[in-house]
Amino acid sequence: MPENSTLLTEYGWNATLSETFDALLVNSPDTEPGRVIRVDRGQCDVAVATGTVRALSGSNALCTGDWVTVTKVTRANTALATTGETETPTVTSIFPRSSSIVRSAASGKSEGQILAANVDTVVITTASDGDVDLGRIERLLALTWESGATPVVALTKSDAAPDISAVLAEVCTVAPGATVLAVSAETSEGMDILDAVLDGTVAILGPSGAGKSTLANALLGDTAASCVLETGRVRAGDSKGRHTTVTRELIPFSGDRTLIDTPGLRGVGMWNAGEGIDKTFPEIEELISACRFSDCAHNSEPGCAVVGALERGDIDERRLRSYRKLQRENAWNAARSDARLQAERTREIKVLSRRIKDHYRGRRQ
Ligand SMILES: Nc1nc2c(ncn2[C@@H]2O[C@H](COP(=O)(O)OP(=O)(O)O)[C@@H](O)[C@H]2O)c(=O)[nH]1
Ligand SMILES: [Mg+2]
Ligand SMILES: [Zn+2]
Repeated sequence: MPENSTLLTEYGWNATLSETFDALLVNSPDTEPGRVIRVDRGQCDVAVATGTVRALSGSNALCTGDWVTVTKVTRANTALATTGETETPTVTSIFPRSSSIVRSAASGKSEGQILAANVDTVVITTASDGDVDLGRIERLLALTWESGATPVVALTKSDAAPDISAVLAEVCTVAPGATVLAVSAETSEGMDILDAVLDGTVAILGPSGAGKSTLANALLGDTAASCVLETGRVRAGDSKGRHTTVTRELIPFSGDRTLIDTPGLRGVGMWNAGEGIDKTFPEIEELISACRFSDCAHNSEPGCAVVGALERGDIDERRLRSYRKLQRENAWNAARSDARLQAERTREIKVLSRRIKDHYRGRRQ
């Protein structure tokens, strides 16, 4: 454990992480642990024991929330006329992630996109003053359960909801096992309860305009300079108009916790989220295990517990549709990635065999 670890403790440094660092057997005084606060192209801000450093990401695919080692790498200084060397902080390794929030990459890559790492609690936000999209809540629940973090569903702007108890009741039916709360950053309703259930590293997810940044600012309270995060509030006479969050940044707040506000997520595709989907729809999962055939497709097979329950009205048809949709998407993305990986491999083999052929041809000449 580094001597001056106060700052790192604010970012969540603990005995377990200290052991991980020791296990890495870093024998260099120039290497220290830190936590990634934000990531830009090829560079990142890392909190270390003595402050924040700007570091090169090295060859690592980093994301906000990662615990890493940073080493000062000496480079020849070619940019300046004077000869010399500069020491550039560089990320040299990533600690194993305790959780990672992954969605399917928007552009056709054969990998999922990691939104944040080492997250303990995910706040799934939905504005309660308009139409509530239950399918999107289920989608974010699946993503969160799969990540290993604990979901909390926050129905924001409760002060502006026409009938908040109806919204609460409806959302509770789609979030079994998760805490569902009505909150208002405006009147502070429910904010103390939300604050009490948040643990460790907290990520706030939800669509643009859900009130994520406003909620984050309310949670950060006095611990940060007033209004660290830009919100969408349109101030009178403010010609700049609306502000929207564009980066994911880790900010410490009371109780050695950290908070990640996120830009509104447009699409959240399922990525390797089979278990997360099962956990989101436990009532359907339970029925499936009772079907007569283990490969039951739940269409018209005899002894299908799902169809039976649907006919009796024991399960909600919308829930079943939503479950099927996420399952299909998850399977489709898995197949797509398999095909893509296969294509990447075939391409590599072709390049290699051409090189071998050229090599032999060269020898014959
Ligand atoms: N009435 C009300 N409006 C809110 C509340 N929280 C946020 N808003 C408004 O909702 C809009 C979007 O807020 P913002 O935090 O930027 O949403 P984000 O895009 O999810 O980060 C802004 O106009 C906020 O002023 C709330 O608790 N009550
Ligand atoms: Mg925002
Ligand atoms: Zn069945």
